[in-house]
Amino acid sequence: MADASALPPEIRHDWSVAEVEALFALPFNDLVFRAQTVHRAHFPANQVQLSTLLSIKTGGCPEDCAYCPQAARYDTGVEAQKLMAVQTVLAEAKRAKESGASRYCMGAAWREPKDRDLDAICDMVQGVKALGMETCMTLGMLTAAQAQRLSDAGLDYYNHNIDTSPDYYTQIITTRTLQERLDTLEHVREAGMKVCCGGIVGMGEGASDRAGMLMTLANLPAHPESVPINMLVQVHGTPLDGTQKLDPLDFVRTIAVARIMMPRSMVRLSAGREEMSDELQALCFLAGANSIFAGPKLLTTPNPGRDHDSQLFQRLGIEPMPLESTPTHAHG
Ligand code: SAM
Ligand code: DTB
Ligand code: SF4
Repeated sequence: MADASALPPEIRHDWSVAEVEALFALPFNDLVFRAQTVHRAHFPANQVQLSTLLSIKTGGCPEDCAYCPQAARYDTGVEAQKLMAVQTVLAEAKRAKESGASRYCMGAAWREPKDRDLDAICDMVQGVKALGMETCMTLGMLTAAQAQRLSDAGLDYYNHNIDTSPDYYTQIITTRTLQERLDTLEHVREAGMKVCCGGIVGMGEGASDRAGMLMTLANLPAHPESVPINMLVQVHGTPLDGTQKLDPLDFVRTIAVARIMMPRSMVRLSAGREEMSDELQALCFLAGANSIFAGPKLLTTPNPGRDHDSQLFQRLGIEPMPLESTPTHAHG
């Protein structure tokens, strides 16, 4: 990482809990104004980047993440499938490109990839890149050698979320530790890939957990280039189904604090948009969110259709961010 003294003062990795909680406690208008000011200093004010998601290996996952419809141990109605064929993935990616996506994100319901799966995975990366899109994969934990193989194949981003605060973590996942996740993130960085790392809110956590999650992300040795903030999608059969819903304004606050703490990162208004009003999404963009998943499906759950999103963009005067203006160095 670069010498800290050479970084602009707002790129910080030394946030304290008290400072982050103070941001959350600001009057709403002050918080959103500050976040929008930071946003404008680093990004075009009216551009939002579009990513498209594809589940390349669905369901049957051995982990116990309490929010997840793909965990084999919960009866959610998601049918387990094998890894998709490379040609099928590339045909889907071509369609996404034609609909304006600049990044293609492929997700697998694995604890970790097996080495024998990596040949097909690398072919997918190379094929999607050849279509002219950025590539992102989320495959679970990686060893250093696996991260290097993916990087050598040309993978641009690796998504691996911390999901929640260190304090709340064991309420949500017991089959892998937060430290194991941090180790994977380190392998991704060392292999030279960009990091996509965020979490989920609305899982019954407290305000201090939302602060703790963002503090963990911002105090990583380098800020993730991409920070997905997911609103829990409650899925029948998962332990978190029926959790008390988060006040939508607290969701906006989470986006705003993420924007202030990680000024050069893309903050993605990620899962949960299907249940959000257009007005709530507009507030999220005002608070500094500048990336979304586009297309009618996330991995297994619904997402707003492209027509709805393009109407919303039109009403807000927002343009899809062209590939060439997505940042290359968020972490400074
Ligand atoms: N299995 C891999 C892993 O866990 O790293 C990759 C796929 S996993 C589905 C990717 C992320 O999706 C999770 O870390 C979580 O943040 C998010 N996610 C999964 N189910 C969700 C839900 N019901 N609501 C919101 N976000 C969810
Ligand atoms: C992320 O943070 N959110 C995306 C992506 N990374 C892989 C996944 C959201 C999944 C929502 C539940 C589902 O559709 O299965
Ligand atoms: Fe498996 Fe990932 Fe779902 Fe956890 S979040 S159960 S690791 S697919």
